[in-house]
Amino acid sequence: MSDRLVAFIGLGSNLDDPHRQLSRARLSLASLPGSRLRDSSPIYRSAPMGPRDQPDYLNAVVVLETVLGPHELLRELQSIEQQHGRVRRRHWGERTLDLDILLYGSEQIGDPVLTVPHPGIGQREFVLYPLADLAPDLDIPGLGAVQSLRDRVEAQGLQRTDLVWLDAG
Ligand code: A4P
Ligand code: MG
Repeated sequence: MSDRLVAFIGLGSNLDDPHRQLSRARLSLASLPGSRLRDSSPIYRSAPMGPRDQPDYLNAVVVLETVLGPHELLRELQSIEQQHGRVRRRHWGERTLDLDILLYGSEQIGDPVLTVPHPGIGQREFVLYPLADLAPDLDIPGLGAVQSLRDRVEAQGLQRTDLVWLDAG
């Protein structure tokens, strides 16, 4: 379908069995209306950005083809976060599930509820490494190619895991 756009979604969790949280979220994303899961990155383990007194995170990126508009997609992501019993205690603090729209086609959006590309995309190793696994040559509007951005950030203890995506919740 020509009116489908490709969106890259960042997944993060550091509470309540993060492997299961990420896997369930991926299945929920795959069944969003008007959407198809096209690809999933490996799962990475990363040290917490922000407060250090919280568990390590698991992070990954998935690619969706979708007919949903960016704000509709954001609402769907927030509803998946809620369904998964999201707990968020403090800014940049521990959470059961965080879903971010990293990229939405080549659109640049800046309004009170949505900033795309995601503001952290160019600096966060736990975003750039999985993104580069999926789309090294992808151009991030205003920033450049994913691979060259990744080559400029420190891995900071980021580890690619052998965890496989679970297909049942
Ligand atoms: N929002 C604006 N743009 C977007 C977008 N592109 N995608 C707004 C998603 N949401 C977007 O989100 C707050 C608001 O951001 C939403 O209501 C939406 O309208 P939130 O997730 O509830 O906010 P937050 O937790 O206060 O902050 P923030 O800045 O979203 O946190 P981050 O950036 O998501 O970071 N360390 C590691 N290693 N790995 C992680 O994944 N994640 C965080 C949270 C902290 N440390 C981490 C990790
Ligand atoms: Mg977020």
